[in-house]
Amino acid sequence: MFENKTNIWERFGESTGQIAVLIDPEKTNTEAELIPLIEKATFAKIDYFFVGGSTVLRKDLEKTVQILKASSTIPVVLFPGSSTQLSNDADALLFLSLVSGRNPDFLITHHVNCIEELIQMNVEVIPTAYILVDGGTKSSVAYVSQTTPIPRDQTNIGVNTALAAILQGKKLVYFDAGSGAKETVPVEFIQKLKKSIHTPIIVGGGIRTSEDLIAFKKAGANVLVIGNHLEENIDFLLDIQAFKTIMD
Ligand code: 1GP
Repeated sequence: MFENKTNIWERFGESTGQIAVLIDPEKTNTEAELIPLIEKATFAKIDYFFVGGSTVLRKDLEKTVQILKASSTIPVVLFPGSSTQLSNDADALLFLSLVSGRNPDFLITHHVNCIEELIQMNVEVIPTAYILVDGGTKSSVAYVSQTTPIPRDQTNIGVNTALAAILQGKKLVYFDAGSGAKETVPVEFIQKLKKSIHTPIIVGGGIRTSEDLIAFKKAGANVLVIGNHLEENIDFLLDIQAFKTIMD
C-alpha cells in the first residue's frame, strides 16, 4: 500500500530563504564533477539538491542521485522534466503539473505514464503547481513543453493560477523563470501569493546575486533554486554561505 511521506514538504514550509542547488545530470553526472560540488555545497550549508532537466536520460539521473546520496546527507529532490526521470534513491519528487500551460501532456499524461512505477517507490511525492513566468529568454522548458509562460507584468494571472491549483489540491507552488533566465520571477508574484495562503513557495530561474537571495527571502519564498549561475561560477556558493549565515 502506497504511503506518502511528508518530511521534505514539511521542511519546505518551515522557513524562508532555504537554498536548493539544481544539478542537471545531462551536464554533470560524474564523481569527478559532483564530489567537489558536494563538498562546497555542504560548506555553504545548502538545504537541498534538486536533480532534473528538460532532456535528461534516466541512467544519468540515477547515477547522479546515487553519487549524491552516497557522498552527502543533503536531501535529494527530483525535479523531473519527463515521466522517465525517476530514481528510488531520491528523498522526494516534485510531482509537477505545468499549470501555467495548457498542454495536457505536462498536466496529466506524463503522470499517468509513470504512476505504476511511482506507486511502488519509496520516494515522497509532492503535488506541485509548476508555473512558468517569462524570464526574458525562450526557456528550454517552454520550448519542450510547447507552452507560453505568464507575462512578467501579469502578477494577477500568476497568483490566480497558483491559487486555483492549490484549491485543486497542489501542496507546493514553484514559480520558474526557466534555467538561465535573463530576469528572475518578479518578487511581487511571491509577495502577493503569500498574502492569501501559507502553501510553501519555490522560486527559480536566473538567480545570480546575493540581492536576489535577500529579496526572495524577504518576499516569503521558502526555497530558492540556483542552477545555471553555479555552473558558471561555483564561488557563488561563498555568497550563499554568507547569506545563510547572516539570515539564519
Ligand atoms: C530552472 O529554476 C531552475 O528550472 C533554476 O534556474 O538554472 O537559471 O538557476 P537557473
